[in-house]
Amino acid sequence: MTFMANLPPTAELQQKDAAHHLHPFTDTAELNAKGARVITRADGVYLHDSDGKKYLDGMAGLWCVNVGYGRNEIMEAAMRQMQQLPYYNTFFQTTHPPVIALSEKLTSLAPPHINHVFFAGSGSEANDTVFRMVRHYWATLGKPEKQVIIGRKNGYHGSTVAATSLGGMTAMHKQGGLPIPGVTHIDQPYWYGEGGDMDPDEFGLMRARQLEAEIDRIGEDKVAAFIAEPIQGAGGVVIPPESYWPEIQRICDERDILLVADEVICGFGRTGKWFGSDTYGIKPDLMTIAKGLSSGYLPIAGVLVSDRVAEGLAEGGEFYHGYTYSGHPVACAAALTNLEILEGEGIVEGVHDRAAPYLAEKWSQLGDHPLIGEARSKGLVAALELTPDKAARAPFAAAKGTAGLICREHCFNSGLVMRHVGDTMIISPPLVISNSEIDELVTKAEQALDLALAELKARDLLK
Ligand code: PXG
Repeated sequence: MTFMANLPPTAELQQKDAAHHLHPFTDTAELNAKGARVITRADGVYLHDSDGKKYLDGMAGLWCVNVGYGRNEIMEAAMRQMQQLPYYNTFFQTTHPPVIALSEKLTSLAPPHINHVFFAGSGSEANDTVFRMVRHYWATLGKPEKQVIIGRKNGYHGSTVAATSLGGMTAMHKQGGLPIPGVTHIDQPYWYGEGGDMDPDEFGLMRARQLEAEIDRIGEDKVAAFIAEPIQGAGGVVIPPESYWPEIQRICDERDILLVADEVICGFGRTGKWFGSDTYGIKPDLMTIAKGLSSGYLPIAGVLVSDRVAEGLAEGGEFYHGYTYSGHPVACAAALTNLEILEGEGIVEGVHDRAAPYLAEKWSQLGDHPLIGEARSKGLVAALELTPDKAARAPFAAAKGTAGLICREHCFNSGLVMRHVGDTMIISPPLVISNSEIDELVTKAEQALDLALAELKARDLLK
């Protein structure tokens, strides 16, 4: 509280922020013209800004604060570790107790065929590790020509050069001449936006079979891996039709390529099981983890490695790869405590048995709103498709994202953090959200939809 009391006025903070801080994924000129929202503290599922306004955090920070804010156990574990050993590396044949304990815990939670983990500092870094690891794996097995990695259009795997390339965000590719060679992309299983008149399961099969066609086009002897998020997060909470993942798994089983599940968002309970791969019955060779691993309390990420890949790598001598902060002891201690909270309090089961069905029921009712073309959810991720014409699932005539931004602003004003991706509204709240907080979230979302509808009408944008 002392810290709070000493804060300068909001305008001064905004002015200094504008003068010196370059924000990620931000139009700097536009932001500086209005000033950034200054978040000063948080508790449970709520955020507070420098003007004392309270928000229900429908995004769990950036899809990561799974156990909610204000968990002193994590802070205390980090403090104890800082006192004992604030830093040591895991290079040069050394290790330390927190990284050992976290590795053991993580691999006990992962599917049975996964018993190893390689640590990184962020999801992007972890996907850079994936990139190099899959190529190194095949080279070790005497197949150095298996190099190509297939990703998906509109997939998101991070912001470094390799992660941006693996992702399928064209706007990102345009900045910096990406993707790098050896990466291709197939279409996403986005039925609402791209499925037309097809039955969703038929559409899911069709999109999955693009993987088979792409492997054939490139040549199986040249393809190293396929990477995908079980549910695409940043792409707009694209929940695949049920037919999709079994078909992808069949193709990967029949072909000699590795399956990489990017679990950065889906991991650690988001979909109602420990991993999205559990929810969809996938058996990946590698799993990228970050975000919910520490609930965002400290930066830590990694790649969960199957026995098959670990055994292959073991034949290859030294893998010239790693980060100063691979297995950072304080981050490991925080992550371990976070996993103990998730497990000890039955939070993952709580998502599956209580929160997800409750949200699904309330959320689906928003589908009746005149502005909504589809309301979908899985576990505790959900999306609303804004449309001027429900029956046709039509896009707006205005530039993509215009309606979404209007709706998002009404959400913020009414004290709800709900994001927009184009004209898709998305949420990913802390997994500890109670039923009454879900009621509040849905009520606030509905209010924002009403206000957005009125504004779109008034500005003649409802077309
Ligand atoms: N994979 C997935 C599936 C992600 O969602 C990353 C990798 C990269 O993680 P790091 O820790 O390097 O950011 C992510 C991150 C958004 C948004 O706008 C989403 C992410 C990051 C920033 C913004 O939804 N996801």
